[in-house]
Amino acid sequence: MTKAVISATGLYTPPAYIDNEDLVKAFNAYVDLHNRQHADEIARGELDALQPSSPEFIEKASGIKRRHVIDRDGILDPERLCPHIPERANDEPSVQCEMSVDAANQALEAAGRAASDVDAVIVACSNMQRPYPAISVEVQEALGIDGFAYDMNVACSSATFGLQAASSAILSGAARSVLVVSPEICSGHLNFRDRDSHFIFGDACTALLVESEDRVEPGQGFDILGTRLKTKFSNNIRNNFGFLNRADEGGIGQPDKLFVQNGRKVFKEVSPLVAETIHSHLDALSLEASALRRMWLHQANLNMNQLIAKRILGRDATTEEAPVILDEYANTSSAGSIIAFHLHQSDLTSGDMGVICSFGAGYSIGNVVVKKR
Ligand code: CO8
Repeated sequence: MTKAVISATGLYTPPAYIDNEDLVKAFNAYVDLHNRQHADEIARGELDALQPSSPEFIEKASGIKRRHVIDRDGILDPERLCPHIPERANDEPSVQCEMSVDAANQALEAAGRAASDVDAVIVACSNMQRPYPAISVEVQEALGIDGFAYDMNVACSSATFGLQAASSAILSGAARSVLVVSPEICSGHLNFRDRDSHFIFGDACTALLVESEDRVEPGQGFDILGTRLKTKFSNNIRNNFGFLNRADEGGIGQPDKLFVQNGRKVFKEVSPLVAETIHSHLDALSLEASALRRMWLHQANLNMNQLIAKRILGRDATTEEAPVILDEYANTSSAGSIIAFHLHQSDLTSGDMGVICSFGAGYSIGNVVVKKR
């Protein structure tokens, strides 16, 4: 039976970025404005005054220093605190399609492939800018791929679940070459008025080219040794935005229609679940954790990643073993572990093994164990 191989990767990074200082300045200006406008209610004890944010807290609690975003100005306008991304006409490419095509072309070029070599496109990410036609079919059309395409969403685990789907398509013979693209515009659904989470997310798009081993040169890419998916229901990361909102009078515009989470509980509950899932997956593959040269972990929180890496290895991991891209990109949802993989793999040599692991809303965990060819 053939193997599935990750033959190349691509990364689109929006040129604009916001550092913690600028983000906090805009947020605190909003807080001042809000507290001044509601001074009487606050004085009468009818409303709590909003508390300011701080760059020191953000870096210490999360490891994040800045985040790349599609639109900086809208987010930094204290009276708006929301990106400005105008809707495109139907005959223009969507924003997610544009990001996807950029990242996908990088992956195709890195692998030395043309679009005509690809059979399928999976767009796997947390939020699609429309329900249909699928963004993936738009990407397929823009690249000129003859085959099939579909969108899928498993929040932060979308890309690893997408890798599993691509790998299965190749092992079953349904496709010989699949693009898995994750155009994450997290800033579109982040509540920049919420002090607890306004700093968490950034925007980026990753692409992975997954091919049947007979198509890939020896020494190129990574064999997929195995995939392991795990889900367990939790309300601790939630977004109630959906197509029924307009049927409810209170609907659109409510804070729970954006990203909400109980970050402390997520940290506490997800960390052990991830370590257990990786350990049991390695057991099933008859591998020891010490065989892993690298762990490309989901990038949500630095302290969380260090704890998970320690639980896996039984000791602190070095940044070479568990690279961090959070400082530059923040949490880019499903793109995070793939950005780490894209940026931190060129030093590996034939036979080196590693795990790409995502975790997030659902809860959902996706593991992909790979070996450098
Ligand atoms: N500035 C200053 N102080 C603050 C701030 C701030 N910005 N925010 C909170 N504080 C205060 C709090 O009020 C609290 O004060 P007190 O002690 O008086 O109550 C104190 O600081 C400590 O607050 P926390 O307990 O909340 O701080 P933590 O150390 O727990 O850090 C984190 C908060 C960073 C959120 C942390 O808990 C964390 O990262 N947890 C993991 C979260 C996680 O992994 N989430 C995954 C979600 S991603 C996902 O699944 C994808 C969803 C789809 C993406 C959609 C895109 C929008």
